[in-house]
Amino acid sequence: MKTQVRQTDLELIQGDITKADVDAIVNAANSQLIGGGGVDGAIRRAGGDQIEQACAEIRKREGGCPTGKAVITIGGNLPAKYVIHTAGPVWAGGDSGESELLASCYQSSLRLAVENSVQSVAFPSISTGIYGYPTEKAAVVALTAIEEFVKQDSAAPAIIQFILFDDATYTGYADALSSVFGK
Ligand code: AR6
Repeated sequence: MKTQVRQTDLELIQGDITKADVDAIVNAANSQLIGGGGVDGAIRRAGGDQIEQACAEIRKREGGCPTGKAVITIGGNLPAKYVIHTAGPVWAGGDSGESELLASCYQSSLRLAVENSVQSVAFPSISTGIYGYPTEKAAVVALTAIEEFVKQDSAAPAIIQFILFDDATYTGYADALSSVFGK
């Protein structure tokens, strides 16, 4: 499923983000930048030690990555040249700034992508696994944040993908794409 926002193709794909043939993939990391499970574990396993070494340097230099912000490393053994690590919010019922923090994850990641001349970027569904953010709510926040970014930044990547692992997540994003873009 796909749509176009200005000059950017926005695509929903079901699959494994570690295999994505794009300039950068985004990792649903944690604010300590310490390897975890879920998509973070899969990206670190596929990318190899170079990713952990790069995260260790950022931990030493900056202490980690605050929730809603993003940092960039090399992609190691991945097809993607870069990994953009962003720390999503933990769902706590929706009244603790979760939607603003989640929107900020997408916008901070896209800003880093632009700063590094990334033309194609793939996102997983940030915060909707271990961090418990309800998928349909997260999908609306994610797609709206991306739409706003692309409308404001003429250097936005030409291709933005969501690579969604399971059926339920794919369906949640497909429904959100219809409601946000009216298609
Ligand atoms: N490709 C694409 N999506 C995937 C893949 C994959 N290979 N593997 C899992 N997903 P989660 P979070 C989906 O839990 O909720 C880690 O421990 C998964 O099905 O990975 O942001 C970090 O270190 C779900 O739809 O991320 C943090 O501590 C989505 O990715 C914490 O988990 C996100 O699920 C972050 O939790």
